[in-house]
Amino acid sequence: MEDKVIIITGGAGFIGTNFVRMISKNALDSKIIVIDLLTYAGNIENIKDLIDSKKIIFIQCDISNTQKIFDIFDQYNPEYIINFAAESHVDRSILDSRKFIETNVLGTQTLLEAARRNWTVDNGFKDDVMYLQVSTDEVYGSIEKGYFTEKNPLDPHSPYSASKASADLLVKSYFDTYGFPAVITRCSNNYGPYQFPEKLIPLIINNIVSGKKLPVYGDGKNIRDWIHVSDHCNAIIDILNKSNSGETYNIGSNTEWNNIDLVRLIIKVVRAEMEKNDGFQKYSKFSPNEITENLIEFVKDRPGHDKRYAIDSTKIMEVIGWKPKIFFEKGLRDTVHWYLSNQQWVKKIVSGEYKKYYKQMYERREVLK
Ligand code: NAD
Ligand code: TDX
Repeated sequence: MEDKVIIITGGAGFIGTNFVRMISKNALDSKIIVIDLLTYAGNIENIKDLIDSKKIIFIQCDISNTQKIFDIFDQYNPEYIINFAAESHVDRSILDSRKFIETNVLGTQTLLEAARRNWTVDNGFKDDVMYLQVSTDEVYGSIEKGYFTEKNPLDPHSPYSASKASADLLVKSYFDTYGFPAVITRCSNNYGPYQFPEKLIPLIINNIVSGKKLPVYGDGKNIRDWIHVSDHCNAIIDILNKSNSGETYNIGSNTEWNNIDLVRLIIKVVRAEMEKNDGFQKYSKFSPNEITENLIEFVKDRPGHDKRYAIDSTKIMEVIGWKPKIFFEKGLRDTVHWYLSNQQWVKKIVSGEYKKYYKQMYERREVLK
């Protein structure tokens, strides 16, 4: 990653922020350009210190805006492109899928085309350039037993995962058709700092702090494999440094939790953090002894809710030499601590559009007996 011009899209969102913060420390000789539309999920405050200190260049732009994206590529001639930008929430894709197609599919096509145009030379493509598509394990669909490898066919079920699968196929088509230098990563559920509180872990933490019930979909037995965001970011850096073009890698940590057990664990961790730190209690509507499993409410299930995601990450471990480092219980404690220590960040985010979304998604949702 040394001495490169790197474009990172979606760098003001959850994983993008963690990635930008990580590489701006490590890739000191590189020029880092962040492109982000700043949708409801993008927060310029996350990376403002890096913009102000000129460690990164920030451009507010829609990745599906062909002219603007072509102009940015002409101006900066990037060598690496890492595409995090996406509409990323399954529940929102069920409410309205249009933006998911525009950003996740057309946006990817625009970036691929801009790179193809910029990287083409007489006998193919420039040397030492790479496009990395950040995808998800959800493209494989649900698996009751065993694990998906990179060879499994794609079988997405939500509009979100269908849009991500479409983007993956487009990236693959560019490699197959033009020999375009690209890799795809498919990671499991991320957790850690800066995650928007529409996603399960920060939603539960935030609901406890703000005195709300804790909505668990269906019977709470759906299973996800959780990975700390910094392990995901390290995997991407290792792939950029070591991978051949045309490869796809699963990135997971074999940390399976069903939702109800996970919510019970978060309750315990939040309560313990509050008991340890008087400072946190002033933000909370509940006193520590009120933070119990009685707050859990089973609510009407997500339509098409995938039962279990589980991937086999042998390939990245053997070929690239990456492995996850963060033990889940420790990572979760640090994440809870981060949210309780950054209540101003949370309060700002949940004050606007999120209120409307929460009302629409949860307030009239059937409570299951
Ligand atoms: P996020 O929703 O937190 O952030 C997405 C970012 O993209 C935001 O900053 C948003 O402003 C920006 N964006 C949205 N539409 C845009 C557009 N048209 N043009 C430019 N920028 C736009 O998402 P996240 O959780 O950080 O996920 C990042 C990527 O990782 C996504 O591609 C997602 O599919 C993938 N992924 C996420 C997870 C997870 O658990 N969160 C797991 C695997 C893969
Ligand atoms: O209020 C809730 N109650 C609940 O029971 C929410 C928000 C979620 N859930 C359940 C649904 C899932 O089984 O928790 C599980 C996790 O849900 P999300 O946080 O919405 O994540 P998921 O749908 O698994 O998708 C995530 O992982 C893969 C990311 O949002 C995607 O961007 C990523 O690709």
